[in-house]
Amino acid sequence: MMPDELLLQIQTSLIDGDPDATLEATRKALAAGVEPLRIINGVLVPGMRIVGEKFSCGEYFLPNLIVSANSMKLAMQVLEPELRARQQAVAPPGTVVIGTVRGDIHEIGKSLVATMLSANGFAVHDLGVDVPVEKFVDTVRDSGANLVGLSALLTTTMGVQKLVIEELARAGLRDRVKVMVGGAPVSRNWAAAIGADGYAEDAVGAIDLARRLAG
Ligand code: B1M
Repeated sequence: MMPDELLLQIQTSLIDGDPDATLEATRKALAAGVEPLRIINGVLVPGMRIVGEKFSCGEYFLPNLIVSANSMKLAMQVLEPELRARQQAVAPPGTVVIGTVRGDIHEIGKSLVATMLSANGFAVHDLGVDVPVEKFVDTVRDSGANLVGLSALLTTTMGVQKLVIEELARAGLRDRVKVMVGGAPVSRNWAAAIGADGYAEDAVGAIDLARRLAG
């Protein structure tokens, strides 16, 4: 198969949600001499954008998003070593520390946002769920991240998002990071009230927001 056909196959399988086919076509494209950066910037990233648009307009649903994100992740697993070997590391658009806040063990939405951020090139430190306030602060300090993502699914844990922002300020780190918040009970008004830099309703919105905040 010709390289252009393989690239088309990579993008089609990513959009259609067939991770094994994406992986196979990516391997074949590399073997055929296609540059890893061409695969990432030429078909994978635009493919994820198309998936996001299909989700936004109601043509795709959550499972589609998850499977396509998995396709991208699988492809990246074989592309990243090749990039490193060619010293063509892609400068990430930003470094994000993300987690579900203390007292809250809902992980699906947070992980989806983390996966999508990673699939869109961000360096991601996923701290998991029930993350102590200090853990966010320490990881921001140690990683030099420029973005923090705080997920909360319970009305009782939304307040912890505010605590993290206050503790970041107390630690002298608030000017260094943009804070984005999300989760089912969270709203734009809440984000503004607690001094967050942005709110996203879903994973696709979170990518747009992160890109904006990372400048
Ligand atoms: Co829980 N739960 N739950 N639960 N649970 C909700 C959230 C609830 C709305 C259900 C209900 O009553 N209708 C309710 C909260 C009510 C409230 O406070 N407003 C609730 C409750 C009450 C509880 C318990 C207290 C129940 C109990 O024990 N009595 C308990 C709390 C445990 C705890 O956290 N301490 C509890 C437990 C659980 C399970 C463990 C059983 C399970 C979680 C399993 C897991 O994650 N591994 C669970 C589940 C599955 C749900 C529902 C049904 C589904 C959540 C989910 O995964 N949605 C949920 C009902 C609902 O939300 N309709 C519910 C799919 C996911 C993709 O969406 O997480 O919203 P979501 O994420 C979205 C956006 O919100 C956004 O993007 C994501 C992708 O589009 N987003 C961000 C999320 N984080 C973001 C961060 C961003 C940006 C966007 O930037 C950083």
